[in-house]
Amino acid sequence: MQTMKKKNNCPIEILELLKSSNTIGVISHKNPDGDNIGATISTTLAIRENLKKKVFAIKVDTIPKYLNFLEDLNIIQETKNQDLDLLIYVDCGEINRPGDVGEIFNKSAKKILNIDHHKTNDFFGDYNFVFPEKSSTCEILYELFKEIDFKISKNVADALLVGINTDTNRFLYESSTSTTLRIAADLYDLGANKDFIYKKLYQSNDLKVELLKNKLINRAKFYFDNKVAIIGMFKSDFENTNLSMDMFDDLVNYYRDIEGFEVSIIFKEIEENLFKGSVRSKNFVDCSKICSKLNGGGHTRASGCKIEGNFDLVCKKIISLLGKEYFNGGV
Ligand SMILES: [Mn+2]
Repeated sequence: MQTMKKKNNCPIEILELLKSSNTIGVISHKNPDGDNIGATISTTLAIRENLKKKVFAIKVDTIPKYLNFLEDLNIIQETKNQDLDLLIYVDCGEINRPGDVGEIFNKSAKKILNIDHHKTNDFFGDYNFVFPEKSSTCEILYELFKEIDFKISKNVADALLVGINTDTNRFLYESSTSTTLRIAADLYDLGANKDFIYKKLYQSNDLKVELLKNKLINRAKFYFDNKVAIIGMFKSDFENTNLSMDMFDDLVNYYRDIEGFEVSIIFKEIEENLFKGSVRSKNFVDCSKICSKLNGGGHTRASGCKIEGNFDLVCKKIISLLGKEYFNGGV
């Protein structure tokens, strides 16, 4: 077995790497969220603004509608295969997270820099800057930019704040520390437009989405004496609507936030007999441990997985794992 060197590079080494690279790509995972989009935008802008380099933000997937308000979103573009000196992965626990597009670029890039906070990260870069205890990749980026004396513009501050705020669920998760809050305070001082951002993220809900959410919530299945809830989302729920499944990502928190529940899960039907799961926990279940056994991974309190089979079988698979690991085998 190949032994991985789980060692981070220091900020100065990363600065030297950036300086010695002329063409740079920034890439992140599919199924984008606030943190990876914030990280992609802030990394791209910060390097452009501070080092005047050619930097491409590489689009690998459709960006969810709730992030459309970000004024720098259009810098993330479908990019033709470039001869990159450096490819920077942000917010990717594994090298394959950007999918096919990522594969094209990482084959041709001369070097890879891996900046991330996933527990499952295996230090796949030639250079690594990985801190699993950090709330978000955007928090790590803020500290990196500070260390290497990058100026943080208002636009970079906006993107970083979106990432930190969404990945901590508004500073609620255990991963949100006093440092996280100090960084958010610095971002406010740097001009981040917090009121605009928070209204766009949390007070711009779509009525049609909310009504369908209610239907899905009512359909949930419960296990282990109402400690675990599973919601299924099927292609048929979206027929004749202009809604998409990514508009329902926060629904996974619903049952976790109810007294007595430890785990809540959403399974999205991506194709026949293939479901993508989001798993959340509150106190003691390590979601990344469960999901790493189901073609996925992530964080202690929030992870993702992919399971084959019909909905009943998919539920059975995860419930039997949860039962074995945490709920004394019973259902
Ligand atoms: Mn993240």
